[in-house]
Amino acid sequence: MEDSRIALPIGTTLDRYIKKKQDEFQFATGELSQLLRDIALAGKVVNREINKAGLINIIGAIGTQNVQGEDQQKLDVLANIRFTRALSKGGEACAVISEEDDEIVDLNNNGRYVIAIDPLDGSSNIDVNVSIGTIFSVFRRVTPVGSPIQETDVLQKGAEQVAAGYLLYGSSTMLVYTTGHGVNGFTYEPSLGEYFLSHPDMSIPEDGKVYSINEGSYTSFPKPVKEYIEFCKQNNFSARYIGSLVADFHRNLLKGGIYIYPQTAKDPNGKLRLMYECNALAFIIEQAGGLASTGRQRVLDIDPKELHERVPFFVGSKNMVEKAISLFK
Ligand code: AHM
Ligand code: MG
Repeated sequence: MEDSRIALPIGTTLDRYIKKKQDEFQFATGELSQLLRDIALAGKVVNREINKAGLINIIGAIGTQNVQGEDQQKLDVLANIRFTRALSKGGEACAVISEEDDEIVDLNNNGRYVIAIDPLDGSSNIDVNVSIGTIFSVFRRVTPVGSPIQETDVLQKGAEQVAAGYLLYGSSTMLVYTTGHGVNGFTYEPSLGEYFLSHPDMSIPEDGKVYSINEGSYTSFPKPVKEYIEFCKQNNFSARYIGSLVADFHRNLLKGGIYIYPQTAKDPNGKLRLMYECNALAFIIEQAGGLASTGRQRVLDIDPKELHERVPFFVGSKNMVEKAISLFK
């Protein structure tokens, strides 16, 4: 899947990797490369904050300010500030939409790119020391550079993404991303402050034996989803559900499996947000040889109507997602 022109060795630093890949494209301006570097850098800062999450309450208990004199913030709010600040300093992004902001955040009318981001996903796991993640999508704006940002710049189909990725803050921290030429994973080495290529040209097994779904909501699942779960049980598949989308997705990407967040009584369109949760992972999974669907439609083909739109989400190994889709017919 990876562009065959340059295969870089394991251990290549992220900076070097981005630079080499940029050199492959004759007319590349370097702006997308800089954007990826900005996101990677903000990821390091967020990683540092997350690693001392357990201490934040202790420090917070003796005062509402941290050592830098800033007010204590919840980690998801803090992550939003870190990423937005990094993108605004870089100047390549004209706007950001985020799970943490109701409206589009205008950054720089001269920027070419729109970013959709979930700065810290897996909110229920933040306070309990379980893996969480950041998810991002990058689009090229459609209106002329220099003009004010419009909703049409933001509400683009997932198929228009020029890059997408996630950071996983787990037993080690990883950045996994694609620019549409395969998927590559980089592991962060905190003592050196560098990301190194650890998972080149990632591909998901066509089949898997793991299904990830919150079965607590089983009674309100649509019939095809109940049937699919039955199918998994009949075949002795394993149930694995962390409740952090990035962590569940990452495990299934490496080992094979399917993640499902379907329609439920509580969330009639599913819980996950198209623009900054599903699109990015759909782009990555397709680049890795898997599939992403709502059960009835390819995720990357959905024409978004709202910034915070929700969709049912089936993502993972090709044969598993195809089987689930077949039950909707
Ligand atoms: P969040 O954006 O509020 O963190 O919600 C998204 C998360 C996903 O990471 C996870 O897969 C899912 O919600 C878990 O939801 P539930 O607790 O309903 O199973
Ligand atoms: Mg989220």
